[in-house]
Amino acid sequence: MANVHPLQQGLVHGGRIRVLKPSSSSSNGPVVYWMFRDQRASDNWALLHAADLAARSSAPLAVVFNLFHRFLDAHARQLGFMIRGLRLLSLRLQSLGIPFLLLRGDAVDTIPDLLYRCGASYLVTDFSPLRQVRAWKDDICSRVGPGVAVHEVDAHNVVPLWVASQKLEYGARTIRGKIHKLLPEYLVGFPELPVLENKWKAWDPPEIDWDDLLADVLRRGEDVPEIRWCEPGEAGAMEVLKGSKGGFLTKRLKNYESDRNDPLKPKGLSGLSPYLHFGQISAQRCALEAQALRKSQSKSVNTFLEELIVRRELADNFCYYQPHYDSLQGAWEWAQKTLMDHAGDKREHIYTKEQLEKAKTADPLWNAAQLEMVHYGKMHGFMRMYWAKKILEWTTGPEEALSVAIYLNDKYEIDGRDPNGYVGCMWSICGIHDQGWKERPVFGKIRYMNYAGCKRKFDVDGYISYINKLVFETKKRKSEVISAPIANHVQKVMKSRP
Ligand code: FAD
Ligand code: FO1
Repeated sequence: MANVHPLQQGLVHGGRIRVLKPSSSSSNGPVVYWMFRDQRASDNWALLHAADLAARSSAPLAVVFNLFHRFLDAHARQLGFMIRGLRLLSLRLQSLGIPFLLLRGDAVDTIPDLLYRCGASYLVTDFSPLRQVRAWKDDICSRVGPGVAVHEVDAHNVVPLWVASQKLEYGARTIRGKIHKLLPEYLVGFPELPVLENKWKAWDPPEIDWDDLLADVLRRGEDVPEIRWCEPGEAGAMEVLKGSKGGFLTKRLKNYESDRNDPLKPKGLSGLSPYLHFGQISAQRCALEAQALRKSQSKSVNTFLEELIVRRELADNFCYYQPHYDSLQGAWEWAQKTLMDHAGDKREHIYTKEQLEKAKTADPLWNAAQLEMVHYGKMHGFMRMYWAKKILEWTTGPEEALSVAIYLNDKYEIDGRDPNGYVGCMWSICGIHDQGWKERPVFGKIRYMNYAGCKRKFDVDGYISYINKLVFETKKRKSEVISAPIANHVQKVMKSRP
């Protein structure tokens, strides 16, 4: 494991920073922040650390984002949301005097090349537990010159992943105490960004043609179109968190405890997952703002913080310490055994990936959940569990179930391709972070969910007709132009079609 940064007296807690590669010399070449998972200017520990390094060595600072060619097979839905957010971010950074550079291609080539060209002294990057990202960082460290130090900052978790735990945790009950003990040290307010005297002079940051970029990614990923109910960017995220019109903490928190498991009340949930996934809001900011309401709404606040901090950070723990985080091999031995013992059990229905994708099953509740994801882009949290468990029941075995669930989740969910998604599928299908239950066909000892259980919990028919209406409305609106920027890019997309 890389060293934890010893600099306790900096702007950012030393425990948040790891030195992935030290430098062999000291210079005041530019500090480059390779922004990845934490795509925001506010409340961003990685940006704060990069700015702190720059301020202390009187060096310039630049933020760089590398746009991969369809990262993990992302579609227009996810790429459009991300790029619209980045466009707003670039303006915010500009107003702070920090250039924003957009690179396209393979980060293992583009990032070392940029560092070389500008004579950088530091590369600062944020943290993701996903294997591809980690492999890229290893590669980049071996390619950059000896004079460049590489620092990684956990700007996503409230308690830095490597501080919370140094091993694969068994479940929420084993990590909760560790996280809670560290919250007084890490759940603290954010400092101001330091003012930088030395501006970036290496070259003029090239203009980014955002409309062109959008048109390009939207065309290439068009089979999963963008959603329109979720305003991308930091301001949009803060509005959802605590805006005056229907903000979660301002208007909806009081019902979180009672409504969050009712799929007919999607507003019962915070709606923050798209912003958290793309790092357009900091979980720490959400936690600080929620904590301030603890006196008046303690139950809802505690439940929200359990999801936002403990469950979310447990998901990062799993993906970081379990190399097989998205395959049956990543399940505990008891779960692998019970699933394999029952892999050959007779299933009432077997559906192909295509039938599932098109919501062509005999279960109208499952079909509704699938359609909610395909058309709305965010399936209700409660339905996600039922949805994934039914895939286990209806495919030829647990490996296929897992791969179909992850494929669909990542293709359609606006918050897909996230540790929470891999862990959600692994929880539902492979019992990770759960216990063994009474043995039954197909599921073995994996927790079971069925239609009758859902009927007891919420108005199943009401949910199905609510989704039918939602799908109808979404299809109807598909061709409507609802805002000027969207009008522009739709026109561009149309023009560029053969
Ligand atoms: P809220 O209840 O308001 O939660 C606030 C935040 O807490 C969420 O945004 C999320 O960051 C965190 N959180 C909530 N529930 C969980 C959980 N069970 N595990 C970890 N963190 C949690 N979440 C994703 O972000 N991306 C996914 O792709 C994803 N796929 C899932 C697939 C399956 C099969 C399952 C069972 C769960 C999945 N989840 C996923 C977890 C959870 O369902 C969503 O985070 C939640 O529904 C998002 O809506 P919200 O932000 O309005 O939720
Ligand atoms: N991050 C990037 O640095 N470059 C990308 O091109 C990129 C695309 C992308 C597409 C969909 C998506 O869900 C996330 C995407 N991210 C991208 C963000 C980030 O890499 C991920 O959120 C983390 O890897 C999750 O840990």
